[in-house]
Amino acid sequence: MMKTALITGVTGQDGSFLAEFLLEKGYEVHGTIRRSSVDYRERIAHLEGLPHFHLHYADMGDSMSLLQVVGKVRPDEIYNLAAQSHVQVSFDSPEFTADVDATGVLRVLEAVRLCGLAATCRIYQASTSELYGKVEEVPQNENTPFHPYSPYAVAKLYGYWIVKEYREAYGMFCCSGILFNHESERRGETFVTRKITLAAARIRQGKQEKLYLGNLSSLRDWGYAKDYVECMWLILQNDKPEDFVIATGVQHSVRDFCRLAFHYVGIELEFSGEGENEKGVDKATGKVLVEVSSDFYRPTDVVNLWGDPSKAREQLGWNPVKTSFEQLVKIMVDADMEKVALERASDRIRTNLAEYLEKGIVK
Ligand code: NAP
Ligand code: G4F
Repeated sequence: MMKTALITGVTGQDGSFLAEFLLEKGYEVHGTIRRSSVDYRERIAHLEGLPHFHLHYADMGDSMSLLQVVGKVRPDEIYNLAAQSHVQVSFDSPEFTADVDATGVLRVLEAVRLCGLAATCRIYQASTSELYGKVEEVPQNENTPFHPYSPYAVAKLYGYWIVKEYREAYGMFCCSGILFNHESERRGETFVTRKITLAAARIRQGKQEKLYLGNLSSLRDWGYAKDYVECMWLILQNDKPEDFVIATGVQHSVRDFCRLAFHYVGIELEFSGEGENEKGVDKATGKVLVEVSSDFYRPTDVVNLWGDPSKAREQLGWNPVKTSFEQLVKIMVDADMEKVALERASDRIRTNLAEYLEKGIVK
């Protein structure tokens, strides 16, 4: 029998990779999308129209829409990935973030219960290493105490606890994956890794002068999103509902990421100075390419995330280092070099066409 999965947030980075993964496994895949004035569904455009891929309108802030979609699809598995996922934005929109990332999780759990699926439907909750926040130990594992350090993290902590509560109160198979940062060529352009790879590509191809960043010393455990969606699935195939830390076990700074990304486009950066005065200089030309701007500082910043994926490796058989840090940066840089090259080509075509129209060469 073909299994049915429902993915909230299918248009996101993880949602798009997970949809591909589940379709390959032979699932009937349903995803939720939000109404928007522009149709921006770039990450799943290649899946639309496939016979086993279906889209439904639902919003995490709207119980009725969630009830309708859960009742209609009656999924065997739900992957609750939808969220306001940007930590810095959560300081500007804390109430919206709480509604979507905290109460939204409750809405999904209740929809499952109210549709009579509590005994049959397995639920994955997209939890986060941001729960460790102002970290109390390094590296972090499933037993490390939480100390959330942003409105986003506080909202996600509610999601984590309500999932545990429904597991214990109603015996539901619902689990949290405590995922450390995972990136890809599909990462949103305002997260630090993608901001860096895109800027490196643009600077290399003469489309941008400089890159402005915030805290260069922040440390992260960065993995490849495509590897991490496999783990979401493995968590739901486990015998018992349990929570798992998903990480690579390797840590780097924002500065390290920057240095490597620029290296892959052929620019060797040297950093000097401290705090807001730190600069990244092109060794070959002496030009300042990276500067620090306080605009990208957060009121409270999480600066030391480093995960211990032993439990996932031992109990789920998951390989945390399938894609190395170096491979991840290379994948992202190569994709952005190609994207920028295509943008330049299309700019050239537009300019030529405008000139030909003006001169009457084409009509
Ligand atoms: P993402 O690219 O920002 O995708 C978020 C998804 O949620 C998008 O599909 C978005 O839809 C949807 N969404 C946002 N608000 C919504 C609402 N009110 N109703 C319905 N859908 C809504 O995030 P991601 O990187 O794929 O992350 C997936 C999940 O994992 C998130 O819950 C995130 O918090 C969590 N997480 C991510 C990481 C990471 O490093 N990537 C680590 C730990 C946990 P639109 O396309 O319409 O905006
Ligand atoms: O790339 P970031 O914005 O990711 P952050 O805050 O770690 O959050 C991501 O990972 C979480 C898992 O730990 C997810 F739960 C969450 O949904 C999201 O996917 O920032 C990473 C670090 C921060 O310390 C930030 O202060 O990079 C620092 N940083 C330095 N300059 C910057 C910048 N971050 C951004 N976004 N932009 C900068 O210019």
